[in-house]
Amino acid sequence: MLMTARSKFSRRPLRFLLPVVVFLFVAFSLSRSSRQSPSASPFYSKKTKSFFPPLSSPSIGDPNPDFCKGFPTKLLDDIQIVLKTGAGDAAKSKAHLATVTSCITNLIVVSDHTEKIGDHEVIDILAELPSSYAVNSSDFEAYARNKKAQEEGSAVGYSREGWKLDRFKFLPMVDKAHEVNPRAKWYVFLESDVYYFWDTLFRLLDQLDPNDPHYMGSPTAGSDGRWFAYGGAGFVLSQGLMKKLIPDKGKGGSDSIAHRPLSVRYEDWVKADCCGDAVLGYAILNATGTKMESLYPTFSGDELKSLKVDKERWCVPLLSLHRVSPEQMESLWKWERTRPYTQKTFVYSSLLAYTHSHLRDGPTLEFWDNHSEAPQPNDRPCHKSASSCGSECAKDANCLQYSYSQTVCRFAPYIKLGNSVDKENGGQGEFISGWELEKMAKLGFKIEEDIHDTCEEATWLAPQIR
Ligand SMILES: *[C@@H]1O[C@H](CO)[C@@H](O)[C@H](O)[C@H]1NC(C)=O
Ligand SMILES: *[C@@H]1O[C@H](CO)[C@@H](O)[C@H](O)[C@H]1NC(C)=O
Ligand SMILES: CC(=O)N[C@H]1CO[C@H](CO)[C@@H](O)[C@@H]1O
Repeated sequence: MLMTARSKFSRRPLRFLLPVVVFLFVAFSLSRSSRQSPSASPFYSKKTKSFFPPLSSPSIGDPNPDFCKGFPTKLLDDIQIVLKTGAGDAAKSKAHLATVTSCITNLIVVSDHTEKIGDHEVIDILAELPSSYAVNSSDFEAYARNKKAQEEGSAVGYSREGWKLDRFKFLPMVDKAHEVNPRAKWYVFLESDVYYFWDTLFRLLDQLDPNDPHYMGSPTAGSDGRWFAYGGAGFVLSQGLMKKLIPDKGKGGSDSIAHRPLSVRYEDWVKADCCGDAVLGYAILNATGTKMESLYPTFSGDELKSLKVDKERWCVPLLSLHRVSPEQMESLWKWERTRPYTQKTFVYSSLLAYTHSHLRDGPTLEFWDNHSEAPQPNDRPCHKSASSCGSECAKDANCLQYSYSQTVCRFAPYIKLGNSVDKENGGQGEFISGWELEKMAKLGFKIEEDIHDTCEEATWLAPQIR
């Protein structure tokens, strides 16, 4: 029997193979279509209401304008915001509390020491940890050292050690947010160098059901194929997730493991890992089975100078920025609040009016690195001079900006801000970046009296489960 089957197969392989191929093809297409529905594209459009538009009549010249005017304080009953900082970040915290978080009346501020900044009682979140954290942990020793220094009145400027301590804050911070406000529908976490566009956050949350378990942010690959939300982009947990992560006492008795603080349940993981945002992601997966929802680039984690704007991102809502210096925090906040009034969603291209306002004065900047990455082939004439680099970029349909330095011409199919280069190191005279105003205008960036928002309708990202 076996022999005949085998020989039949070897004589007429197609008869056997064809049905298998057809079956596989059908199965493959079915699985593809079911995986892609309901939305084949990661983007969708949705009319959302504005919760915190720019000031409708900014009083120009008023030395103390109320930038919080119109802030939807009522929403804060349901949305608990938590700012994490450290003693080494005093200037950043001060700037943050004076700008982005200045309208948050019930803000929780956690750090590695207690302090009073304005009306805020900064919580020493490391004081909540069991004493076992201090055992055999050279990283944690910095905490005791700093405490001693602070008691003796010395200034604490210990950013490297502060960074090592940072990972210990995440779990007790989540425990604390839940303890302070167990009924919040959303828990929103950010850091002292993270800028948040509140209007975008409120529009996003308004579309979601807080009873579902949500763990949202910008994805970073962790160990063993797991993903976590990058702390530098800020992240959001829903009430539905919190209920699974920190179950009510009463059900199952308060002695069960699930009722111990996260910082106790996952102490060994925190000690062994480099990063607190990673361990929080692993703890959420372990305790609730919930994977993170990626909303990159809405949660961006990028810096102002390297934020990429292109055709695909033109209308994508922008929620967060990372590594914003205290000076940028202040200037961006003022700009955001006093830009021309609009009820439109803040999207990637909206930021160009802030980052690229210099284009009013002309399409190029000298001694400027524009972060164009693609050097052109050596034989192209564009390497002759900055102006030939610019005119070749204009002819190339995909080139939105170019840079020319030391006889190398680079093109980029996106718009970035970049940064200045110092004249000494700029080398051999020229270091020029230029932008393609005509093509930018076609995308919607028009320089008139004001640089207006021209994205008609935001394209929201459907979250991708990682
Ligand atoms: C601390 O480390 C030492 C040396 O590695 C070890 O002998 C000791 O058991 C450790 N103590 C605890 C409580 O882990
Ligand atoms: C959670 O982690 C613990 C400790 O590593 C492990 O024993 C347990 O199986 C994990 N649970 C789940 C559901 O992954
Ligand atoms: C002139 C200029 O700014 N050129 C720079 C553009 O960006 C790339 C990538 O960062 C640099 O290598 C160029 O020097």
